[in-house]
This record gives sequence, structure tokens and C-alpha cells, in this order.
Amino acid sequence: MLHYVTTNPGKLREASSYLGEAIESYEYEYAEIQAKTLEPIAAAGAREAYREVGEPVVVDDAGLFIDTFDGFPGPYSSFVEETIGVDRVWELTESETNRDAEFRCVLAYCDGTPAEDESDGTLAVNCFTGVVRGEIVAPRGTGGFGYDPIFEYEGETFAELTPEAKNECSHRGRALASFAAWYDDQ
Ligand code: ITT
Repeated sequence: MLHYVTTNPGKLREASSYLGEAIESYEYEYAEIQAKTLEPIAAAGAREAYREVGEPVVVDDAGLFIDTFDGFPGPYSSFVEETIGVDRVWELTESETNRDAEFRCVLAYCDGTPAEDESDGTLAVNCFTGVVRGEIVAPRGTGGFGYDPIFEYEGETFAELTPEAKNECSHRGRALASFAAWYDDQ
């Protein structure tokens, strides 16, 4: 069985809508290492989660990268949401001329296979990345989670979309599509 490891019900809703019964949720908070990009964070998380679960796992690390702030909050998106909050991120961006931003999502898969050079016991991890570009706007919509109300894509915020509609264009939907195509081949 493939375990989708997260503490975030919003992520799980979207992954379940895409992968259906192929996954079983597993609530576990892995340690998030500090890094400038999401891939190493997701990969370290997948190795730790595999050691916890003992069966194949996928972890999902995501973030909002705002162009004018050189990608902030990026890998610190969770901390920023918990501290200043999403509305404040909009207020900080409001006076900027360039409000372009992107959501990124990295799905990291680990099934306990040793990495090519297994001398140090490292486990192999496969990463699948999805990106969507949009604009930061005043909060709108009641669906979704996290930064969805302030991220507009083609005229609608992600909080105005159903999980299915969001998956069709979102960073997570794109990462899920690329993971699913690869997983089907395995
Ligand atoms: P897990 O690590 O347990 O999976 P988390 O919520 O801590 O859950 P992340 O570190 O990946 O997950 O999330 C970073 C932040 O980005 C966090 O505040 C999320 O709410 C937010 N976020 C992630 N995906 C999002 C999405 O699709 N839409 C809006 N916000 C999102």
C-alpha cells in the first residue's frame, strides 16, 4: 500500500481526489530540514517517513514563491502562515507593482530501495515537481486551504475552485499527474 504522509487535510483531499484508492493517508509530522528549495526538504522527509511507516510513502512539500520578494516565503511558507498569516502576506504584497508569484509542490516517493551508492545506508527517493504561476490578490473564496484565497490563476483564486478543478491546473495537480504516470509504469 502507498501511504500519503501529511498532517494537512487540504493536501490529502486533493491527493485523494486525484489518486483515489491508490493511497492511504498516514498522519505523521516529519522533521523539515532547512533548505532554499523544496526538493531536499521533501526527500529528507520521505526517507524519515519511510523509516516510520515501513511501507512505500509519498510526502508532499509545497510553498508559495513571490517574485518581488525573491521567492519569499518559499520553503518558509508554513512558518509564515502560522506567524503573520495569509492576509498579512497580501497586505505586504498589495503596494508592489509586480505581484506575480508561483506555487510549487514536490512529491517525494520512497519505498526503501537503497540509493545507487548504498554504502552509507541512504535510501533512494524519486521527486516529482509541479509549478503554477499566478498573481497575489486580495483574499477571495472559501474553498481550498492555506494561501489559496490570495492566489489568482486565470481570473479565479484557488479558494474559488473545487479540489477537482484546482487539481486540473495547480502545482499539486501537476506533480500528482507526473507522479501517477511514473508510478503506473512501475
Ligand atoms: P505537511 O508538511 O504535514 O504535509 P504542511 O501544511 O506543514 O503539511 P507544507 O510545509 O508543505 O505542509 O506547506 C507549506 C505551507 O504552504 C503551508 O502553510 C500550507 O498551508 C501552504 N500550502 C501548501 N500547499 C498549498 C496549496 O495547494 N494551496 C495553498 N496553500 C498551500
